[in-house]
Amino acid sequence: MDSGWMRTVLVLLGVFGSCRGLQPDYTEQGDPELQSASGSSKYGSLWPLPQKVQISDVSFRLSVSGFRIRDAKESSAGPSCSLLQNAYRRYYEYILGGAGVKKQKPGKNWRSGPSELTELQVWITSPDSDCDAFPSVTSDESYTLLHLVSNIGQPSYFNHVYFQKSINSSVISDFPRFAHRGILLDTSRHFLPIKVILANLETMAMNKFNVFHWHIVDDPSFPYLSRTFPQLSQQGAYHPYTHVYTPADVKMVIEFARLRGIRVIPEFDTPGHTQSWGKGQPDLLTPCYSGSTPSGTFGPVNPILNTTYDFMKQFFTEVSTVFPDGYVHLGGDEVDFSCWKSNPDIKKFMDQQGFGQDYSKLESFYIQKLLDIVTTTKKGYMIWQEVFDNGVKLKPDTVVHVWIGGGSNEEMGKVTAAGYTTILSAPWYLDYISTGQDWQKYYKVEPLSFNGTEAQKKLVIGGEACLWGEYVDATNLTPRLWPRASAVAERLWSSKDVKDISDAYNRLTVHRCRMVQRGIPAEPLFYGFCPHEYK
Ligand code: CP6
Repeated sequence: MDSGWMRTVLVLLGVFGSCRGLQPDYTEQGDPELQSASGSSKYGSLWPLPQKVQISDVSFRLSVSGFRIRDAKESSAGPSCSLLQNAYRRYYEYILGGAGVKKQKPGKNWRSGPSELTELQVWITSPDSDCDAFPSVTSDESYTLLHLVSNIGQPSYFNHVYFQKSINSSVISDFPRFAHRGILLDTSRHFLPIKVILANLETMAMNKFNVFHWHIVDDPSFPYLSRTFPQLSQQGAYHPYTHVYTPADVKMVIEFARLRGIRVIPEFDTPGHTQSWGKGQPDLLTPCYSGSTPSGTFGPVNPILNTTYDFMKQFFTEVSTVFPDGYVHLGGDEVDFSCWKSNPDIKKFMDQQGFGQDYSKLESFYIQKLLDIVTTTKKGYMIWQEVFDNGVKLKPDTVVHVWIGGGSNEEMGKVTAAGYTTILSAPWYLDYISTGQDWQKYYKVEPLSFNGTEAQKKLVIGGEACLWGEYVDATNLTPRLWPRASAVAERLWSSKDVKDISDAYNRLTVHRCRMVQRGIPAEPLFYGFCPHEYK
């Protein structure tokens, strides 16, 4: 249960109706006698695999009328914690509601009475104030699932209708390997309706992702509706009313994410990838020249005008109040110098500054000023790796986002050697598709395989799966992303030695069916069918 990001102990309370199966018979991880049979894992459909799992043969049944989720009496969070009450409602629905569950009266095999699962107690051990807070990179996401058994109280199985499903008794103690486990969605190449974003957040929670990296604007369109500069979306969105994210929309996304322990980090990528900004903000972009005359086209943000920095100050001040997360992503990737090179005013400025022909110095000049501006808004920042490569002076808490190269990434070594925290995306570009099971390629990535000291490895706080939007809109986003991103989820959550690909295949197949059953059209891994199809 992802009860947000608060440290949680979950206690499942069972009542026995007979002596059968009274002794828990735990099987520790790695028991050779319980190697997964072909087609099923001893871990069932657990995904991502918890750090420590003991599953026993003792099974329990849920009764329709009997089962409750409630606050444990020791819990630091009570009925006033709406985040939790909200989670109870969702999970009650997952467990007991929905289609595909058949009711069944106790059969003759249960004459002595099945063991009945009566309640799930939720015991929050972190402060109650977390209920209204936003998740952060330091949130404690650990939880323990305990299973208590009592024989006080009479099982009322004769009056009950039981679910066909049973639950095996288990003990889980779990925490994430990496603190930053993200998905990047791009809402500029194609506008994504709010309900698509929310459905994706729900699926992220099912996979224990905790960062929504919202690449909200880019060259093709500017759907972010700014209160301070409404002309940016009026002129720069694909449509000024239907293809924009209003302040209320953004709020809804942030709250929906918060309730699921997910951070929302917006990216406002500059100075490149900004064509759409220029439509509503005259003079923001650099005019390109053809010979001695302006060609009518525009390049990156114009770094030599004071008005540029006045605009950025106002814009990022707004952003800092709209998005509550401690970080904003400032982009800084793929700056094309050709337009700057063509412009005589830029040339003059380069000479004055002594930059010579080195346009990366001009780029760094701009970024440095931008970082200083954003620092005044009390936010931390993330940036794409080029900003680091160009030698820009970064705050010590800057997160450098590595996107170039492969899995065992030299860049990770360089960034961490310089003492910066980093996240990895280079091997996880999920917009690239090919035939076959490419999830295995994502799964096999080991983020800490670069050469470096233990101290360096501690600076790797996680990674993100990126779904760039050139070929993705509301029609194909979900099946393209899921369950392929689930492979990244397990790599970032589970222990380093969870790498048995056939066990992963078996669990992921069932996990994918669970997503489908919950209404998420996740694509199949391979041929076969889902259990719910014939229920
Ligand atoms: N958009 C932005 C993109 C990409 C980047 N930034 C990108 C570049 C190359 C590949 C995939 C995506 N589409 N703003 C780079 C971080 Cl292969």
